[in-house]
Amino acid sequence: MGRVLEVEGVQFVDSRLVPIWEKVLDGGRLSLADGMALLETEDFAAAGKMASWKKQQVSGEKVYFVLNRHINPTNICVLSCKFCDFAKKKGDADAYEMSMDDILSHIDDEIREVHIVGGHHPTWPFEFYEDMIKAIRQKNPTLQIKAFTASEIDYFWRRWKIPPEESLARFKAAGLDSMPGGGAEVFSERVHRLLLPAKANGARWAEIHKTAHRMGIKSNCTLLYGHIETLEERIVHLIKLREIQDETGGFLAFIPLEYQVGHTKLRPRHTPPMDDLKMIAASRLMLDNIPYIKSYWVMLGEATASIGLNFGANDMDGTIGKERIAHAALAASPGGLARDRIVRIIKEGGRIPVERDALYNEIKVYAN
Ligand code: V47
Repeated sequence: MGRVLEVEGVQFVDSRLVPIWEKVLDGGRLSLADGMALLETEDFAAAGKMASWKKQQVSGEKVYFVLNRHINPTNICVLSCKFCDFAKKKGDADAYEMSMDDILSHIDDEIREVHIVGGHHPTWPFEFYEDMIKAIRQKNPTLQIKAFTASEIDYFWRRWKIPPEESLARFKAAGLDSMPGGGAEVFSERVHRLLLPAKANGARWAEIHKTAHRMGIKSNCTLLYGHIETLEERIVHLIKLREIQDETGGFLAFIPLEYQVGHTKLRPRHTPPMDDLKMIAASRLMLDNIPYIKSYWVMLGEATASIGLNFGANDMDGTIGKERIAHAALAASPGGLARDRIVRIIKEGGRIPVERDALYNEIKVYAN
């Protein structure tokens, strides 16, 4: 770091970022080294400016959110991923299983999207999941249903020998609209071996999302960061997602998920906000082909999530209702947010709130 350089409206104290900016302005693709520089730099203001510029090209001042509800039907899970506080074993004091009536009680006419992700239950038959989608669809025919991570789809194969093509086709026929991005964690084989050896690996996660995309099912993608992964493993993960998107165009949004330290304590402290913001900026700049980057208030907290809107994010996720995965890991954010509060957070970030549906059709622009 030395003197300040100004190039095309951005001031740089870290001159390593200047060639990255030139590439971004030219519409060029960032490399692994560029991504590393964005995560390593202390010039986070310049990283934010560049990412904001890029976001501006995609969606102007608009920041999207959805009236949604998260439903986690059970926390009983055959897996024991080392970062997860949510998963419990049958018989544990805090293990739970929702009945179909419980699940349906979360569906009303207020919401536009339901997000369903749960534990990999040892005995629930596939038909229970299929019936869940059908019953939700019947209760609210226009609600968009975003359900089941690639890891769950893989588990239906392992447990019930239903291949992804079949489970996805059956879910689609029952009313599924799109898939959430969870379960990707970090594609690195090293991290996979150490933290989640029994879960679908990166290649399988990618294969299932590509299958969904081919079947016309859009999906999201994620990265779980801030535990034992290296900065290089984060960027390699983003490049892999970019390659999948080049092939299929099926990803709507990317969500950088900040590891919640909770009781698993893979690290003593959670990621500092400055590093969260650089992660959002690097995601926006590396993922030049994914339109929406979420500033996920549940894991970042409302204040950092709001600042994330100046670091390239253009989506706040939604109102959520009662989130359980991050909150099992002691996330400090509230369980859900009211629509007015999300609108206010977006306005505080200096942007225009836009209510959307699960597929990013605009419902309402909150112009002033
Ligand atoms: O895959 C588990 C993560 C994910 C922890 O697609 C943890 O719109 C942080 O994928 N700290 C599920 N994360 C959540 C998810 C998601 C959330 C919001 C929106 C969307 C979307 C997807 O939660 C899991 C795992 O990576 N997780 N434990 C933890 N301690």
